[in-house]
Amino acid sequence: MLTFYSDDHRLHHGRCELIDGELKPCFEMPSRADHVLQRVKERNLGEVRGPNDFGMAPIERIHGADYLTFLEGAWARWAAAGNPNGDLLPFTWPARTLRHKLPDSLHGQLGYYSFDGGAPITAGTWQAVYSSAQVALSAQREIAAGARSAFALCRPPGHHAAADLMGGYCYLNNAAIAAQACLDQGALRVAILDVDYHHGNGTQSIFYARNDVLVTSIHGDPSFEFPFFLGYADEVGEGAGRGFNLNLPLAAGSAWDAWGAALDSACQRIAAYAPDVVLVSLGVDTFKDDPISQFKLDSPDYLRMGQRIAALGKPTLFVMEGGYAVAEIGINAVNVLEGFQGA
Ligand code: SP5
Ligand code: ZN
Repeated sequence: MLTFYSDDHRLHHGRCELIDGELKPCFEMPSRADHVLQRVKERNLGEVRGPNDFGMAPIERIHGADYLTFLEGAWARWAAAGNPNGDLLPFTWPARTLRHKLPDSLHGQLGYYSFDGGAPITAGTWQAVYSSAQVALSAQREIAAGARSAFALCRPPGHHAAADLMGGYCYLNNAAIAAQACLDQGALRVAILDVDYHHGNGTQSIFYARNDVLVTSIHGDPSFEFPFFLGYADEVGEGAGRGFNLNLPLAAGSAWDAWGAALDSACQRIAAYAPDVVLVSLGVDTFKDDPISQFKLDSPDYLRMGQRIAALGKPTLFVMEGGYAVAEIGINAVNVLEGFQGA
């Protein structure tokens, strides 16, 4: 299986996030991608290639032009205002009782275009997220050209990013951009299987009213886990998309028995949909030692995960999402890919 990867991910390195009332170094850090890349090489998974540049057009198919302009230009505005020391972080949001009107100020716009304080903008964030999306698109092109599988080693991740919202370490929704590119190049149906520990609220919202992308997700029940405000089992899609969104929230402490059963349910729904392509939002923050998560998957379980996905028998695009047990993230992510290949 080919892996696509760009060193540009390193240009995004946020300083801190608010966890349990303390400012802690960002869990979403550059060494995450380094460990995955190292493991891909150690295991001889296949060739590693840099991305092609498909430009802004495929990104604009998913994200609003005003949001993209903001994201690309925010750091320069911050620097021009003479604030070079800190990362750009939002601190107020248009919640209930407040107006949803785009204000002029940089910090007002930062709140307008985000849903949490977990997505810092740094000097290199735009270049990093742009390249991350190109990595996803480059892997997608392999699938469109007939490959059975490809791995997009994306960083920053993407599944929390909505059409005009960043948050949860995500800015551009790499998986959604790649899914749309599949459709634009002739696929009729794409199934997304989101196995990240957190609900992919961005992906769900982007495709919620559509039936050309089936979104399935297995995640920590939002009644106790981030992102709290989306990801419940009663969210089944709307309009033409009704019946094309499947959420499988699980209890804290869930291990392979419960998780694997949920994967079976998701795979059965995907098989019934008969997609042309399966796109896996591959987060490995379901691992037992993940520092911010509460599932209990162990490293061999990721081999099983890959095997079950392979049994769908579809061209499969893996897009890297979360996973914060940095030392094990490579083993666990590549186990999914090896399980898939060996099946
Ligand atoms: C892509 C991805 O995995 N994003 C995850 C963003 C999660 N941000 C919220 C983290 C809240 C962590 N609370 C953990 C408490 C540990 N004591
Ligand atoms: Zn996650």
